[in-house]
Amino acid sequence: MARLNPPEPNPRCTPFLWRYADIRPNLLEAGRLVPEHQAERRVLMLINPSRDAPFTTDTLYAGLQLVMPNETAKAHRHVAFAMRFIIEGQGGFTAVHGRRIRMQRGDVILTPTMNWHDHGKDGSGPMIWLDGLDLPNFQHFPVHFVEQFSSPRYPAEDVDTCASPLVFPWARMKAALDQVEGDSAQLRYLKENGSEVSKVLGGSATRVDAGKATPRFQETASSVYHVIAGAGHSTIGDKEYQWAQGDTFCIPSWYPFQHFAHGEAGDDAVYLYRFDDKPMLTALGFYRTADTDIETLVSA
Ligand code: 1HN
Repeated sequence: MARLNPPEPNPRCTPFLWRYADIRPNLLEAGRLVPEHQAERRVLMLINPSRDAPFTTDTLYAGLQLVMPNETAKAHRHVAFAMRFIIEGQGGFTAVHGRRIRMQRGDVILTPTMNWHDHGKDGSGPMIWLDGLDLPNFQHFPVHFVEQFSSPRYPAEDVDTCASPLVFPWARMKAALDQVEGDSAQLRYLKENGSEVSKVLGGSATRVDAGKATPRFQETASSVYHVIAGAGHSTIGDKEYQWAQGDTFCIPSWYPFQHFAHGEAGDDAVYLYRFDDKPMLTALGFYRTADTDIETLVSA
C-alpha cells in the first residue's frame, strides 16, 4: 500500500540536459548512415536516462528530427499529437493534411491527431527540429496506430504561415513576450479561441532578462525546455544545469525549478521554449502547483 500511496508526486524520470553541441554531430552522422528509405522518421530520441523509449518525462516524448536536402519523411498519420519547434535549417517544410508549411527557425508547428503529414527539404544543409509527442500515454491506452499514405507525399498547397492556425511564428511570440513588464515573462501558445493546442500537450515561451531569473516553481506537470536564444542555468531539484542556445532539458513532475539568464543589464534577453502535459493534467483534475490551496480542491 505504501508503494501505491507515496507522500508526494513520484516521477520515475529524472531531470536531464542534452547539450546541442554534443548531440548534433550524432544526428548528422545518422543523416549519413541512415538513408531516407531506411527510416520512416530519422530522429534522435531524447530518452530519459532513468527510463526507456518513449519516455523523455513520464508523460512526454521529445526527439530531434533531421531531414536532408531532397529527402521526404513520407506521409503517414497517427493518433499521437505532435508539436514541433524549428531549430535550424532553410528550405524545410512540413505538409499537414494538404497544407504545406515552411519551417522557419523559432516557429512552432502543430500536427493534430490523424492529420496526414510528411516532411521535406529543398536547398542545402540539414533541417533540424524538436518533436514533442504524447507517445507515453499509449503505453497505458492501447489506442495508438499509424497509417501509411499510398505515396510518399500527401498532395499539398503552400499556406501563408502567418495566417495558419497550425503555426505560431516566433516573431509574433517574441514581440508579445517583449511587451510584458518585469524580469521575466511566460506566455502560452494558445489557439485563437484561447484554448490549449491539444487536449494532452501544450506549450509556452519564456523571456528572462539578462542577469535575472524566473520565479521558482513546482507543479505536477512535467515539461521539456529548449533554449531558443542566450545562455543561463536552471536549478531543478537540488542540482544546477548550465545551458546555451540549442540545448534541451526535461523537468519531471514536482521537481522545483527556476531559470536564470546569464549576462548583465543591457545584454539581450534569454528565450526558452517549452512543451508540457499541463492540458491533460488540468483536464483530469491532477494539475497543481506548490501554491495551490488544496482546501479549494475539496469544495470544487
Ligand atoms: C513521428 O511520427 C514523427 O511524424 C516524429 O514526424 C517522431 C517518434 C516516434 C514515433 C513516431 C513525425 C516520432 C514519430
